[in-house]
Amino acid sequence: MTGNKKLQIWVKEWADICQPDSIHWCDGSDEENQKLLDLMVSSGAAVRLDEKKRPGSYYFQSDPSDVARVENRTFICSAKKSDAGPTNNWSDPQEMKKTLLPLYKGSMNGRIMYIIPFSMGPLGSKIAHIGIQITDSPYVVVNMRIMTRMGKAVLDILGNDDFVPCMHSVGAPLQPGEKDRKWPCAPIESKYISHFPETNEIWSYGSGYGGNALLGKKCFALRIASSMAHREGWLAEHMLIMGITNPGGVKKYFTAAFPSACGKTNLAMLIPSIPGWKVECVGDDIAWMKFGADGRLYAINPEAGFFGVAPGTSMKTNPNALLSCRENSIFTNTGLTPDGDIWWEGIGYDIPPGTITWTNEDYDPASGKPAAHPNARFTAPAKQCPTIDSDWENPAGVPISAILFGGRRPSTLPLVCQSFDWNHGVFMGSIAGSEVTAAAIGLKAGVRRDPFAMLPFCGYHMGDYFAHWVKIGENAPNKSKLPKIFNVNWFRKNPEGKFLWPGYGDNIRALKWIFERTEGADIARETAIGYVPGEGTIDISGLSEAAGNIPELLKVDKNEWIDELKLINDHYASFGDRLPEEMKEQLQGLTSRLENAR
Ligand code: TSX
Ligand code: MN
Repeated sequence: MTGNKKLQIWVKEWADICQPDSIHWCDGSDEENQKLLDLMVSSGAAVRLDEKKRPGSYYFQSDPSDVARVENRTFICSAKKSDAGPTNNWSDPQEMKKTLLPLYKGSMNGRIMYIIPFSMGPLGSKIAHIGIQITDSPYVVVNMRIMTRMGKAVLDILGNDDFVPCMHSVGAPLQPGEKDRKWPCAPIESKYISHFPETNEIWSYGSGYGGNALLGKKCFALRIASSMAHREGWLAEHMLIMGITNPGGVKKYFTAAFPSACGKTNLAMLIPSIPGWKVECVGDDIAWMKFGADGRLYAINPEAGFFGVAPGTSMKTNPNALLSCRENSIFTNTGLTPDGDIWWEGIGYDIPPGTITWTNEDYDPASGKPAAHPNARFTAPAKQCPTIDSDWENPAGVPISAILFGGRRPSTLPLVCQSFDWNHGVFMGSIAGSEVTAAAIGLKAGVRRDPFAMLPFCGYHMGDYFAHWVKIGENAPNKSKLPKIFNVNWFRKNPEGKFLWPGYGDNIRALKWIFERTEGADIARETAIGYVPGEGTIDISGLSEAAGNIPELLKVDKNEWIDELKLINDHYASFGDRLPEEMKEQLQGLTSRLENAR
């Protein structure tokens, strides 16, 4: 247990409300983990995968209503509505608690209340923070054990210090004698993913799924942490962290933010196509960054695992991800093969006959229904990644040389573009987004803005968030040591709709240009939107077809950008008077540079 008074009182309060049958303090041991997994196998909640094919791994099927994050049930509860901003659902904190307390009342009847002490970041790191999650889901416990540093060692480090209290219940109490469901959860209208950034609290109710229930990840490491970082002067970002080593052995670290479905995990685990270059992975989803004593910006990965989208992951698209989940992993909503392995669409080989779908039916190609849910996930320990960086658990973090933004843009944005300075880079982040199809946004196809890829994850007003980024640049201990900021676009198409860039391992060619720019190489051409690669400065050695596309990939089309200006203006209008002056100046600057361009 613990001598921490706040923790003791907090657990007692919630036990009195939720009325579990018993309380279990998680120690994080192998024995505890195995007991929970065995329990779930015998209850029918989990399937143990074949010990030869997938050692130490387990398979779960969720309730069909509980397959993804629920953004319309996600709330930022601040005293003032304006502090949540236009991109968040808001509720008054007291009102939200009044709504939720009756739901939590008796919600753990017939269940065990688990207490999970966890650290986001290496144990004892100055950049790390400790949270305690209460949950009634053993599935959550075994996932949190992979995704965070979890267990008794965390309580020892916590001592009497403060922690982020993370409250979770699946919201499915059991009557005496009632048989549990395979995946207990509450109906969609009573799911609540609530954040109280002013008191650093999380109250999650009704869902057992990933981002709704593994509270260390999106809820703590992004929404609550972004608001802590805003108050305290650091950065909590939706970014991968990668190490890049050139053939001369010089190593640099980059972070990168992309909206969903841009292949962030694939980039984090990239295998370069140019000989002599090496990419290593520090993290694939979240970066916490602070200035170090030397004035550089240092990043840690607060997580200890990958919670990755399975469909589309193959030995072709991302061998390192597949190798990461070769053992000791959890699979949720994939297909299940008759020989006790998993399968998903895009895994790179045909579906074995007799495979069961994520809805527990026999797979039938004629039905048109996939074997794996499109949001099916693997949970895998980061240390199992073949290219995990040797410094991925360095408590001091890794020094960042470049920050990348990007999205899926079939036109307008070049393959790579460097900002003129910090604030221009903040501007690039603030207008990031992906083109989506008509169906996804209701009206016509267009760009869905996802500033800094933080749209669903910023715990406060997005305008204030932009201002925070500006302030980080202003207050930097040494402005010359700030990371350089870039925009990348792997998804530009020709007029016939064909991708101009091969992507994947060939992205190293853009990363190499960025690497050289961070060393001040004179390889850039100045345009109205920033510095783009000068002629012949993208390494095309060994690149066949796409080499001829380079001019089109690097083109900055004045007319496309004049159309883009209108879209940026509309986007910016949504932030009202909280849009920082510096960003208005950036937009004005871009407008006049385009007017003056030929
Ligand atoms: O992850 C991707 N990356 C980053 C890789 C490090 N994807 C997949 C996106 C969905 C998750 C990409 N898709 C990338 C990319 O760079 N590029 C593309 C588009 C693309 C797809 C196929 C081909 C070329 C480009 N070519 C052939 O299929 C032959
Ligand atoms: Mn993410």
